[in-house]
Amino acid sequence: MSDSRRLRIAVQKSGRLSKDSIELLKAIGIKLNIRDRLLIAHSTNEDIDLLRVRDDDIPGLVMDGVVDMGFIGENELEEKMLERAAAGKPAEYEVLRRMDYGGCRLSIAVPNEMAYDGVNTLQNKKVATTYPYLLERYFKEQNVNAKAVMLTGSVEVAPRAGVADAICDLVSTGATLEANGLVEKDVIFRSKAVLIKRAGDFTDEKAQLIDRLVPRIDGVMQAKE
Ligand code: PRT
Ligand code: ZN
Repeated sequence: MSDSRRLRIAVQKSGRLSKDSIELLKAIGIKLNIRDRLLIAHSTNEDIDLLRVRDDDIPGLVMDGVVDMGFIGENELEEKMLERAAAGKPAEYEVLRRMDYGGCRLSIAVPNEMAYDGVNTLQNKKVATTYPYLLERYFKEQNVNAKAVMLTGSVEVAPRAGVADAICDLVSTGATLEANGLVEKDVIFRSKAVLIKRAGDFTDEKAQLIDRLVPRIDGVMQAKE
C-alpha cells in the first residue's frame, strides 16, 4: 500500500485536468503504472505515488497534509480555501507553479432577456453557482446584496428551471452559456491549473525530490512556449 516515505501527488482521476497533469508528470520523466480503476498509481522509477481522486477533494487532501502535492484548478483551490477558513480548518498551501492548462474564467451570466446594467442589477436576486464562497466574496466587494444558491451541477439550467435569476459558472468557449440562452457579463475569477505543495516540514529526501522535479516542470513548459 502507500508508504509515507514516498512523495504523494494528488491528480484528478478523470476530468478536464487529468490528461494534462499526467502528461506533464510523464514529460518530466516520471514513469507511471496507472490502472484505471485504482486510486493509487506507483511510479516505477521515482519514490512517488499518485493519488487519483475527484478534483473537489484535492485542496483538502493537501491542506490536511494527506498528500504532499496536488494539481488543481485555482477556482476550486480558492473556493475550498475560503470554505475551510470560514469553518476554522487549516487552509494553508504553497503554489509551486502555475501551469499552462486548465484555463477558464468564473463568470456571472444572465438570461438573454434580462436588462443587465452591472452587478447591481442582481440586488436581492438569486444566483446559482458551484462556487458560493467566491461569488459571495465578489458580492461583498461590490456591495451587492444578492444570494448565492449552491448547485453542484446543471448550473446553466437554473434560471430556466426557476431556481435562480442568474448564474455564476466556469466558462471556456462560452458555448454552454449560449446553448442555454445566457449571456456572460462579469468575470469574477480567472483560473488555471496550479501545482500546490502542503505546508509543514518535509524529509530531506522528499525536499530534494521536489527540488529536482520543479525545474523539470519549468523546462517542459518553456519548451512548449
Ligand atoms: O469528477 P470531478 O469532480 O473530478 O470533476 P468536475 O466535473 O468537478 O471537474 P471538471 O473535470 O469539469 O473540471 C475540472 C477543472 O477544469 C475546473 O475546476 C476548472 O479549473 C477547469 N476547467 C477549464 C473547466 C472548464 N475549463 C470548463 N469549460 N471546468 C469546467 N468547464 C465547464 C463549463 O462550466 C461548461 O459547463 O465545461 C463546460 C463547457 O464550457 P464552455 O464554456 O466551453 O461551453
Ligand atoms: Zn469536481
